[in-house]
Amino acid sequence: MNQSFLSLGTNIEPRYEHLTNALKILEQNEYISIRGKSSIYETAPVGYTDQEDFLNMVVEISTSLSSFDLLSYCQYIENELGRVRNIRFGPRTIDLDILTFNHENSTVDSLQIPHPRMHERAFVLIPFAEIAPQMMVPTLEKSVEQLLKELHESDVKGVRKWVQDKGKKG
Ligand code: PH2
Ligand code: MG
Ligand code: MG
Repeated sequence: MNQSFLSLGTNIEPRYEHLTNALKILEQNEYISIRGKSSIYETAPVGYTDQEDFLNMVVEISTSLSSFDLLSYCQYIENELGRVRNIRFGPRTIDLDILTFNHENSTVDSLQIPHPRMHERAFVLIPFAEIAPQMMVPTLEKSVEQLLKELHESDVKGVRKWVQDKGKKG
């Protein structure tokens, strides 16, 4: 069985629904089990900043799929939820990224593991550290907690725990 951590992100309403739908479709795959879920965080956009805030979370899964089959399934979920790719780093209904896969290191163009930008992203490291602080990240050879400590205060500031407004959907 393989262990993998995935990052989920969405910044097009209804954001909460997109997250829960993505988790539902993940669980529908008989070769994937969700083992852990972080809280949901509301995060300021990074990279391309002229867009809405995201909801982000990290989940731990166990899977008998290969990393490439897992990637295909993540892309299938993105397509199911109507993701349209136009602006790089731009708005999206759902983005599912493989952060780690066992302790493997893949540098194939279509699949880079560990995720090449995860160590600089508070919206990944904060939820990741919530569920697996001691996880060693291959190639960086540091734990998630250590990577988080190395981030600047200004990066961390844009990430807050999200509290669902029960009064309205989204
Ligand atoms: N994803 C990006 C680019 N920028 N910013 C936040 N806050 N959250 C994201 O998930 C995100 C982003 C590209 O995948
Ligand atoms: Mg991404
Ligand atoms: Mg992606």
